[in-house]
Amino acid sequence: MKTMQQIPAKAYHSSGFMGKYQELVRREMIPYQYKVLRDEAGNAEKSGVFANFINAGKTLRGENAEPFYGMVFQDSDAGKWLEAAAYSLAAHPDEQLERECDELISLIAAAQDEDGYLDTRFTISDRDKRWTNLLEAHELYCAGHLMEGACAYFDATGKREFLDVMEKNAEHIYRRFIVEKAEGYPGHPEIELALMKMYRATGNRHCLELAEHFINCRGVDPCYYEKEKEKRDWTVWGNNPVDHDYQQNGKPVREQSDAMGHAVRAVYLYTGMADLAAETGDSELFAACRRLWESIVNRRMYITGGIGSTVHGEAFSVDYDLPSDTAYSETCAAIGLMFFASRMLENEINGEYGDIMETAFYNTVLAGIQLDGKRFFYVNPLEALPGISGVSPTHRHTLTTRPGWYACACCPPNAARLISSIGQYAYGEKGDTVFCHLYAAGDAEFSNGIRLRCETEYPYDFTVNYTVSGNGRLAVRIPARCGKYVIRKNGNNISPENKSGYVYIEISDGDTVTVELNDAPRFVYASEKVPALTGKAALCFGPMVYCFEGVDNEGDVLSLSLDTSENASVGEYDKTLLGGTRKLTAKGFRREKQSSLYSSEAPKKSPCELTAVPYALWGNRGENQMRVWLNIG
Ligand code: FUB
Ligand code: ZN
Repeated sequence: MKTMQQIPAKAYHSSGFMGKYQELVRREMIPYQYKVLRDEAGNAEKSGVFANFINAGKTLRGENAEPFYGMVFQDSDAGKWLEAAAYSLAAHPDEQLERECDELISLIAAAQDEDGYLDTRFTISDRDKRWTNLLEAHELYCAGHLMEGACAYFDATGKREFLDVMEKNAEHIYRRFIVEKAEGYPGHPEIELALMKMYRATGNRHCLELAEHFINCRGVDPCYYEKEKEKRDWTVWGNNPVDHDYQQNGKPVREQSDAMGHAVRAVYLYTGMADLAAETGDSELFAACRRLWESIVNRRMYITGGIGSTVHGEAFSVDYDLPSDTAYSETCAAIGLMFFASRMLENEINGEYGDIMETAFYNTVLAGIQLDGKRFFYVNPLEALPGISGVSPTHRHTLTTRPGWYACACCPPNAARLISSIGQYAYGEKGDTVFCHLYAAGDAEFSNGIRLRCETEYPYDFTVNYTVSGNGRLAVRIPARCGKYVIRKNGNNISPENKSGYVYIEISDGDTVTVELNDAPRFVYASEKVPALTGKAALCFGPMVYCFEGVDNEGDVLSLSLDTSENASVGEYDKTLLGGTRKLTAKGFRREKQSSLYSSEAPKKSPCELTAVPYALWGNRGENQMRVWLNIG
């Protein structure tokens, strides 16, 4: 029995901070990404996504076609872009965008084989290789992303074509893995969570059965990929099928406890598991999700909500191994962590899930996007130093400025779809209770008839006003970091009980509810178990982690240290700074420059004022040093 369910993306109309980002997606990111996918974006890395669907269609019609272009999972970018566009259309009807979507959907439909198979990589050529390399070939991953796009587009427009195509594809996969009992499970989990959406959108129980099958059979035969490899004479990247931890298949998922392996794959898998557990009331599966959740958030997550700390395999490392300068912390992984958190909330109302969801969102996800919406970080280090980052062999993956696109372009359209559907993560409902997991300015409508208007300048101010229409209960998450808070109903202070991080308030038509959080700048210290952070502190304000950039600190952050005995202070909201933000200033020290590499003279240091800006906004003012954690004293 679900504790709560997400509201549809279209039930939220944003304003304030969320509105600003949703507008950026609508006005800049979606049109820009459309051009990229059509290979019309000038200098950006070539995509080939549209061309691949056109060429797959031609191949099926027996016409001459160009070869497939790009990564084996290139089709997934179409699914994510369509998903982002669909959410945007739901809130802002736009004939041109809808025409563009319909055109792409027709190309996708024309690229589907008669039997329902859909994947341009193995339709344009290598037909005989279909389904022979689940480990690397991403057929189920691409199908999953296209399914998610189809569900969102159906929800936004009521048009069925895309959903029908993907239901036919789901039936094809069902025949193969359930009816014909083909062995194996997804190399890159994703389809599990997508099938849950397909089940809800179509009511087709085969989708639920298939999701359940892929989750339940994973790791039952840990050697499946080895056996698969024996049977084929080709490979995509030469991936090692023996690394079971990396593939999250060393044990059945119900027996897993440590978040391991490729970080995006892991959190997509856990999202599917948590979704299934909530749908079917499977407490054993939920217990596994909870253990995996704790492994991530208590031992393997950056302060920014970033996960996957090593570039080697884009993967989780071991407990407490959280280096700042070589962090991988892929944007998609933080998005996946938000997905996981949102599905955990469907099993258990616990403020911890919302706390992590907002940490990942306000820090790593937003850091993935340049303020103009046209450049993106894939990797999100917590320290970037021009000359070393992006240059040294150990730091080649940590760039100091955002590129316009990537050969492996999973992150940019993922950020677009997440932001354009942020209402789903911010609000939920169960019976007559409406849940506010994130403080998201705007209007939210619930199927129980309640409507909420939320007015707030969060995350830069911590007063949140709700105006209610309808009757029921309002459940608002109180972040664990806020020791003190005030709640007022119709102007009068009230003291509702805080149950697992949520306060529950009876509401009637016309009520106003105000939540005032006590949020001041604060220093955060890492556990002594994190070797990279010994003796360091970070500066945070509300849900945002701040960072020190050279441009605000005389061009050099390496000689700075923090005086954490003095409170940091917060500047006025400055709408001209980084698209609108508040700076923090802290007391600290700057050590004098040293002329030689080593010296036996202790460095002199003098007191100074340090300036910090939100980590989400770093790298928007050219090449620049950046550090989140500074030494204390
Ligand atoms: O494999 C598909 C996507 O590409 C993954 O989710 C990302 O981590 C990147 O490897
Ligand atoms: Zn990515």
